[in-house]
Amino acid sequence: MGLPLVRPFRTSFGTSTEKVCILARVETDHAEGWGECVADLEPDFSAEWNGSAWGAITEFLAPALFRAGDVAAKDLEGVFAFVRGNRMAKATLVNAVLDAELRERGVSLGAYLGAQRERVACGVSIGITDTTDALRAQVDGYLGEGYQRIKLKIEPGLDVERVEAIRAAHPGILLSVDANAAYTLADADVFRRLDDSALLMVEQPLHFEDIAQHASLQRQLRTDLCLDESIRGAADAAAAIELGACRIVNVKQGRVGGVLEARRVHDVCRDAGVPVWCGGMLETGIGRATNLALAAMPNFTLPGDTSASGRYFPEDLTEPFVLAPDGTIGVPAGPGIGASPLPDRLESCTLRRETLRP
Ligand code: SMG
Ligand code: MG
Repeated sequence: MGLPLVRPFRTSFGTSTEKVCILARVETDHAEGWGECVADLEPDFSAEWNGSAWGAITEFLAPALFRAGDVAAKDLEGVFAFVRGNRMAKATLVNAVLDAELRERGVSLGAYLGAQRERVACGVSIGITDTTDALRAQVDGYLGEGYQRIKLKIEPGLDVERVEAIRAAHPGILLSVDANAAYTLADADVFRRLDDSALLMVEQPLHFEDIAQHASLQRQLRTDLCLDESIRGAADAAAAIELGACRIVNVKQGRVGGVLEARRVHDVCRDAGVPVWCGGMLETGIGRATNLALAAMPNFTLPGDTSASGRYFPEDLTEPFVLAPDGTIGVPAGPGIGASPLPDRLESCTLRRETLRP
């Protein structure tokens, strides 16, 4: 068993009850660095999953890294270019190598990325519940803790009425929905009805690889669409914006190949006047620390899915990240990502370990 979740997290594609992920620890002559892979137990959110990422890292990416010799994180895109896709696997090593570099230099990831704030505004993503009452109770609880934006997972049949119930209970909150690609253009009417709930955005309503049909849907709606799964990097973001497929972008560094490509997504969106926010993949404290640094960049103007450790795990792998009553979490200030696994904690939940050497 990996890290148990505080409660099951149900989306339109399945239910998670535990977190099992790959952590890379790279060792250089002067420092160590950590990278967390955002793949999960099954290839459901994306084509990548823990097994494919483990294989990509151990069979192709790590050997290429060793062959390349003395490389910096910024060179890894080229070193890894012979492997197509597998962005979550690549992100694991890019982030770990960058973390080691920054720890050696004594620079925080936030400072390296040009972070402009010491604390970031946090939202929370709420899974699909059995009943509307249960959903209302969770929303009330998270708002009470201070979360600045509520995102509801939706799926066909559990959408408009649920959203209307939450909107009626909380007329003024920042409220959004995430469909995780569960709908088709034939469902456009669902989204036209949601237009009356003053949502901050509708995230990834259509197919996980689509851009063109999202553009068609966006033309039919007042509410802003946000793309998540469809954005694999800066080129996709540029195409989606150009085609009018979304007006907001969810940046997940793990999905796009690491924090360096995530910064390029940020920059493309900033230049086009499109706000971004930091997505989440139920990360442990390692990925969370990485996300918090990213979320402190200037064009991250909307609260992200960077919730507190306690929203996910009874016990995190690192010192826990805590939400302040104003709905913010501090950006780690230490060198690199500014967080490390607690050794005993890591040991007690490690399922598999492999040491790779040049
Ligand atoms: O880390 O708080 C989190 C999860 C946020 O909803 C969330 N993530 O599509 O944005 C998304 C989902 C993907 C993960 S589902 C296991
Ligand atoms: Mg999403």
